[in-house]
Amino acid sequence: MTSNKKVLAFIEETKALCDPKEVVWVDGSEAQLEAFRKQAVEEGILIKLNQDLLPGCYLHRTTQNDVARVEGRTYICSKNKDDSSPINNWMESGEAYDMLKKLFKGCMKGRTLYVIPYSMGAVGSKFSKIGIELTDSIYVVLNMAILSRVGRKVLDVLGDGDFVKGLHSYAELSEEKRYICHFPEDDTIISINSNYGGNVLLGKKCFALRIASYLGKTEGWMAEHMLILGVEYPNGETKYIAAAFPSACGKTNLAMLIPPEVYKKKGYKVWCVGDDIAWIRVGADGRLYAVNPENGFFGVAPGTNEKSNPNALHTTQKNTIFTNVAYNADNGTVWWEGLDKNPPKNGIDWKGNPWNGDMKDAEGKPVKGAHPNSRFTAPAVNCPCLSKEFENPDGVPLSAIVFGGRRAKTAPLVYQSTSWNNGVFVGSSMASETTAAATGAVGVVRRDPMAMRPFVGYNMGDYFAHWIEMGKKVKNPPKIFNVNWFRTDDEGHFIWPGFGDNMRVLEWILARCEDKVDAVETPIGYVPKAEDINIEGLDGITVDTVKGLLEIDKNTWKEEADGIEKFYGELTRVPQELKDELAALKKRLDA
Ligand code: GTP
Ligand code: SPV
Ligand code: MN
Repeated sequence: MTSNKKVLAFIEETKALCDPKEVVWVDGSEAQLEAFRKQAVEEGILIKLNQDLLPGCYLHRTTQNDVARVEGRTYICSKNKDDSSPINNWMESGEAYDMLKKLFKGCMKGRTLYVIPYSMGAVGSKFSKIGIELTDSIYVVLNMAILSRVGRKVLDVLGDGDFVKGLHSYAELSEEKRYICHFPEDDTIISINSNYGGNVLLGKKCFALRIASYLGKTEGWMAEHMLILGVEYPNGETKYIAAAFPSACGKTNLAMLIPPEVYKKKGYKVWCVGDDIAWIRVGADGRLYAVNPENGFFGVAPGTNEKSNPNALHTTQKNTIFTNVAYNADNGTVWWEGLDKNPPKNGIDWKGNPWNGDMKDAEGKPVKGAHPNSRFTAPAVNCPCLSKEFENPDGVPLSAIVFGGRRAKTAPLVYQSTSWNNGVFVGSSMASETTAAATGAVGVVRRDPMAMRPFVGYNMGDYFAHWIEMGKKVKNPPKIFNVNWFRTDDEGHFIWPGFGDNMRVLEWILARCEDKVDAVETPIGYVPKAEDINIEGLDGITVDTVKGLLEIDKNTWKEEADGIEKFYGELTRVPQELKDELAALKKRLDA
């Protein structure tokens, strides 16, 4: 399908190393993809769901030790250690290649090697980037075909050009020998012994964030873990916002939000451009423009329902692959916790065991039907609120950048930074409670700068410096905000209703961008006047509730500032501008 010598050499090398029985090129045609699906069903990799109720939909179950990104086994490999981050795993490139070569030796014996040419971004657009993923996993092929643009058309555009090399084998699915390695200096990704999501769909986190963040640093653009949405006003004007929240902290939900009734009646609409990744460049007019390099959504299933996120739910009703959700054997559909109150009576849980909603484990806790990090892989075109700018290769102009995380206390519902550099400081010092999207403890507060802690492909201090540099390049930078939908009361319940009602906060954010609303100055930035958050039509939320949500406790924030200082101390190359911001924050808190 190509005469690109570098592609052919990459395949030859891989054949010699991994010893597959055959090589199959993914051409991107529906006929070939359908044949792959059929084969995957025959091999027991996919379960075909009820085609009347869920046309084109399938279920996949992973092995039980392979259910999330493995940050502990994810590496940035470079010549010098300080070109990665002290808070990420590093391996010297040469050592990593040697180690991986041993693991890949003969690992595809008797298997097919699939060649996936894929484009991140619209095929042929000047901002898009091409990758070639070689994999022995048909599950990877079928997911990549939803999440990115794949096939012959990509090779046509590639011509003799360069591409990001990705090599993946699920090998033995061994946890001890699982490695996700990135070589930003060589445009290379190598992943072995997993077959799950971000570990193996190499176009997504590995390329579009880790490798791309490095490319962005060298080429003067940004790759960020951000959703992109457009708010359409009753007058037809649309303003765009990009928002970075850590994994499983609400990006997909915010990206697809349906405004509350009071907003809908006035004519407000929200459009989804992207739900996970944004590539951001400086436009000719001196503003920042964002594109979503993906072509589909790899979204968290649990909690998705007709009320919380109807757009996501509708997006998954056709041509979708579900991973690790529960199966309803009575009607051939799927179920997950938080879908509805009717779990299957005759179900099979994500582990493949008979299951119904009433089962309890030895400790008396309910047995979950779906894994907390179970996911849907769904085409973007299915999304009822997909923006008409989705394919626009120039992207959409950003009015605001929003950071946010899960904080039971500390962070208010929303605040605005006082300048670009102060906004970079806010992003750099973000913290959030960990979630099931990565293996390890859940609910532990950790620093997750710009929601990129697991995804920066180079030194974190240099990454902060790049943000500061980008601010100098834009005449008209977006305003930077921080939000927290997750403050809890004394019983641990979320106070803010969240989901569609987050529109009320977006309205304030955009009003601030246009100088249409006042704010209160606090030591951490500008906070809304409680009465400026529209609570019309909200049950049980009063102006006093909002006041509480916006409260900033000086003592808690002094501790927070100490935490930030400690975190900066763990990093190298933190820019002086950010240290100055921290010092200024401390001074304001002491005043
Ligand atoms: P990744 O795909 O891992 O990057 O996650 P994400 O950031 O897209 O998170 P997602 O929107 O899938 O939400 C993750 C979880 O947070 C789900 O269980 C949601 O129900 C929950 N969630 C999302 N938005 C809100 C909100 O506004 N309030 C509350 N309380 N929960 C929310
Ligand atoms: C995330 O963890 O941020 C995800 C899922 O979006 S994964 O693709 O597995 O990284
Ligand atoms: Mn994500």
